[in-house]
Amino acid sequence: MFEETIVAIATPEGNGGVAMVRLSGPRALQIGNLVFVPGLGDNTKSHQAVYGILEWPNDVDSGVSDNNGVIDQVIALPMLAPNSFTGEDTVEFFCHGGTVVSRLVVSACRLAGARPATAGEFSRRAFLNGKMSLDQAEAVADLIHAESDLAARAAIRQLLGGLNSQLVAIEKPLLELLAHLEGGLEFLEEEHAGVDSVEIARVLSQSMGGISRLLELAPAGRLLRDGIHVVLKGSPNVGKSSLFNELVGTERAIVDDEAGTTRDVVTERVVHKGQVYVFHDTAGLRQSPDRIENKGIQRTHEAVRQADIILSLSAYEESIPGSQKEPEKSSAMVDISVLTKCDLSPENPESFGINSDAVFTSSSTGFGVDKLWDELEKAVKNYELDKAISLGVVINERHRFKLENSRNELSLLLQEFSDPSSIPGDEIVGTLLASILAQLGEISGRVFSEQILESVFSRFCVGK
Ligand SMILES: Nc1nc2c(ncn2[C@@H]2O[C@H](COP(=O)(O)OP(=O)(O)OP(=O)(O)O)[C@@H](O)[C@H]2O)c(=O)[nH]1
Ligand SMILES: [Mg+2]
Repeated sequence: MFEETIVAIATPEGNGGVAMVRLSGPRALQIGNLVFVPGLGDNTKSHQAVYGILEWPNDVDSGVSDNNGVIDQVIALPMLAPNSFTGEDTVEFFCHGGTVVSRLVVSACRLAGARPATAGEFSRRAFLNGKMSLDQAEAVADLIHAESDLAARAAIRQLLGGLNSQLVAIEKPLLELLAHLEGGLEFLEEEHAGVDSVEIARVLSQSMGGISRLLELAPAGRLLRDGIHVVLKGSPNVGKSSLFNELVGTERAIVDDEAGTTRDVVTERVVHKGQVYVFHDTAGLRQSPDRIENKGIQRTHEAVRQADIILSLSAYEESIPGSQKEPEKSSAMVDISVLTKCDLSPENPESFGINSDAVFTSSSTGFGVDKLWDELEKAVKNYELDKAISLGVVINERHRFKLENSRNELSLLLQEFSDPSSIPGDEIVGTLLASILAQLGEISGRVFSEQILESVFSRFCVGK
């Protein structure tokens, strides 16, 4: 399908035992034979590794005269179309790692006729050659970028077809309905071509239910990909930075007894029991004449608006936890009251919290930090991560946008069926259905444009 043969390093840059250079396209074997001695064999066997020497192709003035043009000792692994990642003839060279050798291998392949691959080009070819759907290609990127065990588990399941099978289940009855309507239009003049309106409404609402169930998993998808954002807020000096440091396990934020120490939002990512938490320490909330401090406080409000979980801190001396809570516009599902500096209390720690929902903590002694983690874990449970992981459904922004559009269009169409006098004719239903299916089809790539491919694959790295 593609004329050009592409090459790129598929492993990360830097020192390592082994690096892999991938060559893919119609001339992969030919180019492989030009740079690899003793060659890949006359009847190259697919998936059979060959040991040999990688060298500059003949008759090329490479500027390298030592070792007779030898670059490295390598293992070459030819994979013949269609049984490769891209679906094309592919040769993978496993050479020594480091920053130099793998680049020389790429240069040799280029001199022999390959061109450098662009970002995501191998995956793009895999998609266009029917090796995987668009959501599966996105799962490859998610898997590579996974920061936690849970994110990796979800991504591999999506790669194995999790989301795709859900999409097929939603689309199939709609596609069948469309085929009936279109077929009927050609042969029948009567209304609804033998598919009665009750049946049409049933199919539409069934698909809408399926889409809604996927959309319910969108917050879980965001959490798996990006982590859960936890914002610590409260008055100056209540101990936000101290508790933040306890939670992230390093002295990341400056702590001082002067009120107004933290000015900017300080962010740190932590993996705890397989889940990524993104903690944000913020400037203390107060009326301040200081221009720069006020800029910091604006940032606190911004962070609070975007939080998944808010930790509302007040210090033990300030008595009732939460009494300082200001009404904030936030999308946070959970707001946990935290009482800090409890080591200053004359009370026995055992009696803390008996009549309160707040979590009692001390950053000086570490008291209550485990309990706070328990509360955070409980909050994460609201997001149905287990369900998203077991189904292999990691909804990203692109999917969410398409799912919401198609649900809205389906809902409008369904409304027309609620009143027998307003039921539209087959032709209109067919046109609207086709538009809904086009939206849905863009998620799996059943329907795609150059623009969609560009937006998906440009986010990939070179070599993937
Ligand atoms: N005794 C005691 N002191 C604490 C505790 N947590 C913080 N402090 C002290 O309280 C003071 C303020 O702590 P920070 O963590 O900087 O407070 P903050 O809320 O980040 O303050 P700003 O950044 O100014 O808003 C420092 O002197 C800390 O050592 C605690 O649990 N117990
Ligand atoms: Mg601070």
